Amino acid sequence: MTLLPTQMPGVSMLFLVAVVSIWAAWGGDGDVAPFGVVPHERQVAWQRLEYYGFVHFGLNTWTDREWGYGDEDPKLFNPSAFDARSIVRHFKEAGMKGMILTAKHHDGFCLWPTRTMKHNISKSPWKNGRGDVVREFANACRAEGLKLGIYVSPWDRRHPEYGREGYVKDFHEQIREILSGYGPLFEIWFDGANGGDGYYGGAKETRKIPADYYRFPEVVEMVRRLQPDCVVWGAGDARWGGSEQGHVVYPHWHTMGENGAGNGATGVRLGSRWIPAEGDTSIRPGWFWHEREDGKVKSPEKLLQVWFDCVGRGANLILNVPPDRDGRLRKPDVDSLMGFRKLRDEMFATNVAHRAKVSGPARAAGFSPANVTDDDIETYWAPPESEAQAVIELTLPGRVTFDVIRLREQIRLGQRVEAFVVEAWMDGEYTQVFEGQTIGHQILARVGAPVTTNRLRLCITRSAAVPCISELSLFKMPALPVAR
Ligand code: FUL
Ligand code: CA
Repeated sequence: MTLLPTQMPGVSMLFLVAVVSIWAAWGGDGDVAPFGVVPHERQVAWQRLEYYGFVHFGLNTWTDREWGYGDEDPKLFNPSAFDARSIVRHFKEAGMKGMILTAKHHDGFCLWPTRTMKHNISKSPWKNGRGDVVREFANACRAEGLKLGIYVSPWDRRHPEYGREGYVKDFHEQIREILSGYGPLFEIWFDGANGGDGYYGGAKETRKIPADYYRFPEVVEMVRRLQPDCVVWGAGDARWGGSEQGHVVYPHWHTMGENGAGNGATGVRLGSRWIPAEGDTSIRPGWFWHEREDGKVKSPEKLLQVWFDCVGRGANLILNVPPDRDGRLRKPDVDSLMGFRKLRDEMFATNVAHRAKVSGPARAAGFSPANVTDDDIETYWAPPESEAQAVIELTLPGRVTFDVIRLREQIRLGQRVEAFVVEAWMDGEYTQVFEGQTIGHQILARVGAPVTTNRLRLCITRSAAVPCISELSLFKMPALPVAR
């Protein structure tokens, strides 16, 4: 099937001429040249995790606060039935690939026996002062096959030297202890909050810090040296998705401007730095456990919506599920996690496009359109460089019904696609069922009313360079309870 350029939806001649000249300029006859900035291998591995847990646990769990002031008594920390293995098992059953622990929150209390300051777990009655929560989670994650990440708050409302050089030295040393003492970490999380006021060793005042106070370039250099596979969140390798509701904005770019400049919720179109987004949210209103929020746990349906708005737009989802004072996850949280897993399992169990016959132009044998239905994220379809008609047609195994389309680009070669259209063959003609913009690692597009068809067309209508599409899958939304 060949389409004339003018038959392609939304494509101007001017644009086609531009694309053809870019493609022609490359002139290779096989491999696709990378376009613009591309992800580092550690970012590719990170992107494919998609979903992991967040654990806010510490003195706030006992004081019933979200932000401790820094003068809390370490003796409060005494979880009677803490079992890292059981928490990690829940995360694993929920389908998460890892978890990140708040080893130090803004109150400065360290959940590991740091040598940098006394305000740590060794001053708590738990395990007679010989406990180490970071160690317990590291062991549990290793045993269950999940990845571990650590949150070390840069803002420290306890430290007397905060705002001066003495604190920066201790902060860097804390990071060194974390990076060198607990095995491989997949991510280290540097929160951006710097509220100003705090206890600061009894000074009880407001302290302001200059933008370069924490000397993050030195921190990143240390992370690279000690843990080359660890992604640095908040200082170079991955960014905040711009809301604490977990959602990011579409169209969505994995890239940002120079020095990470730009809006983290959308990213920067064809930006020069690869800094993909992570959407963070809590299963409850707060990050730490509060009894009064036991009845306010997000439902599986609400979490599924977050999934569409986050993972479905190409960001990773970090979902906070806080342990209570016993050191366990509460039943409503666990039930919701499992219900959410069930909805995703139901939706993704059957890809009705799997192994569908696909026809269209390919640049060479290895870049066949059939690569989009082989369930292999590495293989991709790429049209010839001289071919401006980036259109493929899927012949489905029979009449199938779907209402969710999943598309993926081969991000190792950069993010390229800027506009596309999906059309379904209905009543003797092709009808547009979805019009999208970016794709990137992944887009989950909901088409509204279920579509039943035996033929489908994907038209890439705008792409900064030859499109490299690794997957096109079709799913059906799970049956959701009627909203009350
Ligand atoms: C914010 C913090 O201030 C919150 O307490 C929480 O840790 C959240 C994940 O990040 O900036
Ligand atoms: Ca593929």
